[in-house]
Amino acid sequence: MFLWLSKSRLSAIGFLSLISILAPAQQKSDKKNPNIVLIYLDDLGYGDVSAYQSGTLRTPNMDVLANGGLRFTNGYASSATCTPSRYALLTGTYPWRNQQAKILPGTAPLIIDTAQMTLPKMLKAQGYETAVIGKWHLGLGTGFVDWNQEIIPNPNHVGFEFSHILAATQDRVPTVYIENGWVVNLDPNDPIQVDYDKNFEGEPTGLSNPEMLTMKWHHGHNNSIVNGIPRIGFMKGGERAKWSDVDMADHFLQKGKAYITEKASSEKPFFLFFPMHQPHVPRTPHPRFEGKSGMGPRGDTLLEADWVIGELYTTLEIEGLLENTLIIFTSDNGPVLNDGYYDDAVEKLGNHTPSGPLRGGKYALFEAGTKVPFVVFWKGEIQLGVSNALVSQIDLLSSLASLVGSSETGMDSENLMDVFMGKSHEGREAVIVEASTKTALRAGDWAMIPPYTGPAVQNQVNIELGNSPEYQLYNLKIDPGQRNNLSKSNPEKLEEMKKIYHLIRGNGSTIEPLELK
Ligand code: NG6
Ligand code: CA
Repeated sequence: MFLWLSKSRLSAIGFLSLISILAPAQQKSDKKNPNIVLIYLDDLGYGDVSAYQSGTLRTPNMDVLANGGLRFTNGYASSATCTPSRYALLTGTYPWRNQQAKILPGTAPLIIDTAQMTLPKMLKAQGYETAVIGKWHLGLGTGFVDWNQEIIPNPNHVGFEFSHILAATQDRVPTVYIENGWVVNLDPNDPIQVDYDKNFEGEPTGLSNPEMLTMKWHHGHNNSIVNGIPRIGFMKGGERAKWSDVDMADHFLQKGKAYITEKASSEKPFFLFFPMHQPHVPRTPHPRFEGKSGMGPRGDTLLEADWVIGELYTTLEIEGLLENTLIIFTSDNGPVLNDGYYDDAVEKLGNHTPSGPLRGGKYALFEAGTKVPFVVFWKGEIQLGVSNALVSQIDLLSSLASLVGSSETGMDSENLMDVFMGKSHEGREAVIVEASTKTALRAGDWAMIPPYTGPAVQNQVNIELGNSPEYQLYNLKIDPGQRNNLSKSNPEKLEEMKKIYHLIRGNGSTIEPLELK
């Protein structure tokens, strides 16, 4: 029962405090408030995890969590892209309620209101220590950021006591780490300037200096060059502070491990949000993972990510925290192969199926855009197995609140803690998913996509988006790949779905579904 007590903590406490720890009231609250580690991958597809039994890539460490925990087959990210999903995850609010919740440039202001309830704030109020280590992509500052000063507000102003992040994405400038609002390792004599509209005079770009590139751009990604990789956005200066892409996984892992080890001896439980950068572009596995998947850099970064997850798991185990730590493992949106660089993701894919049996991928209203691997692990506490219950990442705020004794709720967040623990299989009745401000409905076994203008396929990434002039209605139970549109043959169901859709979207959205017919 007290396995979670680290050796250092045991030795640090005296006999009297040991007695008080053993008192029933304390026992109860200790058990009720486990540490929480939220591992959030970037563009990991439903079929990318081998426990999901559809792709050919092997992910042994992700499988340890999936097979030793509860694996959801109907677990959704709120959006088919990064920023909106993260916004919903941390606030329990649908991203289509906030017009700013779209893919952000590295210079965007923080889109979470500092007065808003968030997952880390809620946990902090319940006595948790809180940290984010990894990819942020929710904006920083209030509009104009001076990267050479303290950047305010930052993640620490929305509930994280410690933050060590990359501002936006690995393919966007500034390519530096930021800790608690300060660029790490910045030389004051070499200040950083960032601009998303125009280049700084004399600075090379992917367009003007192709001879400097070690990775070639396919679409977009032809602005400033950092470590031979052309990025989105222009950056000047900050040479000493620039990250090493191939060392990024080790860098964040080392920070994550250090945090866990440090907090193992704290009396407070901790919440570690660990948003990883893999397998998002540019895919830059450490050389020790190069060529290991046979699928090119995308597969190699997935093996790297899998290894990182194993290392985190082992750290928790060594610290004696495994039995008192709830681990959630999921992805911000579905998979994409060519997302802007020539990196063999398409050419070397082989028989692997990142979307599994689902249609579409990142950016899509079809299932693969938002249905992602979703695993909850808590050794000795959780009901092991597979759950087909409908759950969304948006539900984590209310659910974890109920777990830790808080009455906070996110605007759209449902308390599904029993479902996340495997005690119940009654998930949500319905959820709205989003892709580039367009929305679709998932309810029961059914998916409904309203008519939208726009291309059926996003040609550059070669993904079917779900746009169609017709209503689309699919029975996912018999047609998970969304091939058979039943909107004409089952008008009653379509009407029922439309009603639910309008009921949820109602007037609460700041973005009118303008393209909706
Ligand atoms: C797109 C980028 C893509 C990726 C995405 C954000 C281009 C052409 N494409 O605009 O490469 O960075 O934004 O991905 O620039 S996400 O997972 O963070 O949402
Ligand atoms: Ca993403």
